[in-house]
Amino acid sequence: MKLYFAPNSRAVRSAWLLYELGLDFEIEKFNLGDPKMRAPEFLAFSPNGRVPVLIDGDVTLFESPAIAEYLAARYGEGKLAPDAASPEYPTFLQWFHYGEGMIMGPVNNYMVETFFVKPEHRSEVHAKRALKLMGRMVQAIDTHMADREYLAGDFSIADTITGHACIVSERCGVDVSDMPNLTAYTKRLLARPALQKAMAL
Ligand SMILES: N[C@@H](CCC(=O)N[C@@H](CS)C(=O)NCC(=O)O)C(=O)O
Repeated sequence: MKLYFAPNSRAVRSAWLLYELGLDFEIEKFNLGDPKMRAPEFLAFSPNGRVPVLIDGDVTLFESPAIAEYLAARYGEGKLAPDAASPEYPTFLQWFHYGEGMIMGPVNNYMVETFFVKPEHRSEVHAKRALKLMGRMVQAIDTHMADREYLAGDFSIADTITGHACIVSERCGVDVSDMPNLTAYTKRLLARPALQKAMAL
């Protein structure tokens, strides 16, 4: 298996999950903004030149949530994603999709305004607005996490996707001082050796 990876990107989610599953994989490492991510060889796997991309035999997959579902279904042996018949399943589905659907939009806008565009094209107003919206999105997680350790029952791919989006939001600088359940949750995730390994790549 091969993972196209960049530090401090959504590819951390895929490496984290691969380590949680104890799967062997090789890494092709980029840095965000690397022109090699626009080379035709890479665009053939990832039409927008984005990471992560997973190659598993003759399977090529981009989109970190799709990679997570694929790895859990093929290699999870019933762990890391509740069965459709389980009472946790609807909750799992909702929070699995929440990270990419609701949190990463404002994260993307914030990153564009503070990192991706040239300083002269950045807008402080848009950056602040994105940070405020990110704060609202993670507030819902703080409320949800009041009486639980993980997003849906046991640790699952909802945590590697949406939990990772929470960690990224905190790192962007969202004010989480009044979100004790969220901060306890991200601290719990950051204590997992598999995530520590993925973040050190
Ligand atoms: N929805 C996609 C988003 C992929 C994405 O935007 N990846 C970013 C890093 S987090 C990227 O590769 N950016 C490089 C670029 O835009 O050049 C996923 O979840 O995999």
